[in-house]
Amino acid sequence: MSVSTRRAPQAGEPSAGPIPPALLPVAPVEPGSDPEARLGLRFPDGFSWGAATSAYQVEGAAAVDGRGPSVWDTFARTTGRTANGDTGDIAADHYARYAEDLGLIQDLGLRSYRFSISWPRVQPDGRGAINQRGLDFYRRLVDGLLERGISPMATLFHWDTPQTLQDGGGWASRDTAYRFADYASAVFDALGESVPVWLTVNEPKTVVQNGYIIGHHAPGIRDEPVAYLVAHHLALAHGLGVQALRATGSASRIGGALNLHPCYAADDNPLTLDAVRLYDGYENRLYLDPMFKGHYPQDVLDHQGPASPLLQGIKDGDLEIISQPTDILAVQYYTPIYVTTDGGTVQKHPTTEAAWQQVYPPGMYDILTRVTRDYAPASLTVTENGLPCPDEIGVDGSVDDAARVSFLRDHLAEAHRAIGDGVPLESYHVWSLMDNFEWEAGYDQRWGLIYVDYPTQRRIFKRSANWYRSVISDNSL
Ligand code: IFM
Repeated sequence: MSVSTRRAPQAGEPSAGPIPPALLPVAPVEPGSDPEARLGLRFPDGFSWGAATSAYQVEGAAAVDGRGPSVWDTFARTTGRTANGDTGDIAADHYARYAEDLGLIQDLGLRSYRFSISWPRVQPDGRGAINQRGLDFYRRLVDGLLERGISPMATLFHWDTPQTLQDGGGWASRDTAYRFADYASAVFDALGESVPVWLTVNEPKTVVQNGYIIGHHAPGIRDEPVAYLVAHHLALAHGLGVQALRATGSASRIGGALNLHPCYAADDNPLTLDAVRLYDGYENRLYLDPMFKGHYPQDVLDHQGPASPLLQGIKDGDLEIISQPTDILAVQYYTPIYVTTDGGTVQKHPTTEAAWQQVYPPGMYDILTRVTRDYAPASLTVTENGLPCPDEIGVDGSVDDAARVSFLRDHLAEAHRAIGDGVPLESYHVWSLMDNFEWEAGYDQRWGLIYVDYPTQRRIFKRSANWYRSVISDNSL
């Protein structure tokens, strides 16, 4: 059976199963019910409420202050790759408007803001000279957060590989992991102590599946065997990044950021359990096991075969580097996966505008309790959770995204249940702070708490932002 039948549908990918009409009502908003009705769930004192963005999705300023090109600049500018030919050239213009955005973050009452650092802004060629003007932007952003009492959480790599490195082989080349370590060291030297939580590589699985198997993300490659070598090099980059932070003697914490999908059997056939197990191997254990257990899952290795690029690419000592202790695991939960006996998938819940996303809040509980039980991370944060909604400005100037309110409320209730059952969850971040460039879907999908009117770049708090502000202030749902 081919591995590709076991992939989860990812951002923008048509699902393998029957696709229900987009945007069925997001459970459980019953007609007449109030998505803001309080559930009386108090979070632990000190729980940190946040929201997240990433550099290419919000910053714009693609050619400003010495930034070099990334694979996403190249990909998005290639005809037919993104909806409407959209690019991140301007995005939400956050590079120029960061001061205004800091004010919005403060108004929202966030305790934590997760953003990513653009590698090609800091090191335009992906190796060698550091671009001080690029680093200065992040210094200003971090200082602005700290002045407002907001904790910065920075991701080092959120998919914007410098194009020059891609020209030399990208993540299929082992050298890219070492270039990442150099870049990480430069960032830690400049900002290390000011950022209490660092995340290494964002969603390596999405790079593997979307970037190197399906090819509808940058760099747009379709080479499944090589994709799993890419997975190894991204894991190696994670480990080298952890080493680089430790080498500075910094007291800051660090960990990886994984999008995890609970995998369930689609039917009662006992044979389906084997299919679920392997699917889970490719979706979750391929990324968790090397980080936490120092080995790759044997079923996945067997499935790849001894001559595979993955097996051939693992060198002595790699797994020790990858599995060195981390301080925190960042979990990103969006959707469950239902696996059939033949290793395919079906959908069982309403989907959102992102056809790959089924709305299933208990999956949040299941994935948080599962990683706690199987991997015992020192601490956990949810760094992404959210959905796209067809948000529009109403006649009164407001944006009523009731579906987002109920989605977030129900997922947070499941996170609260997980905390009650012993999960060491210290913070939660909505994806996303504001509408932004949603990769191959361009600006067609709006994921933000804050509406961005792209022609004017005006920001408007959606209903969900006002609701989230009150949840944060009460520390309860
Ligand atoms: O927008 C993305 C983000 O960059 C990574 N995680 C999933 C989000 C929604 O598709």
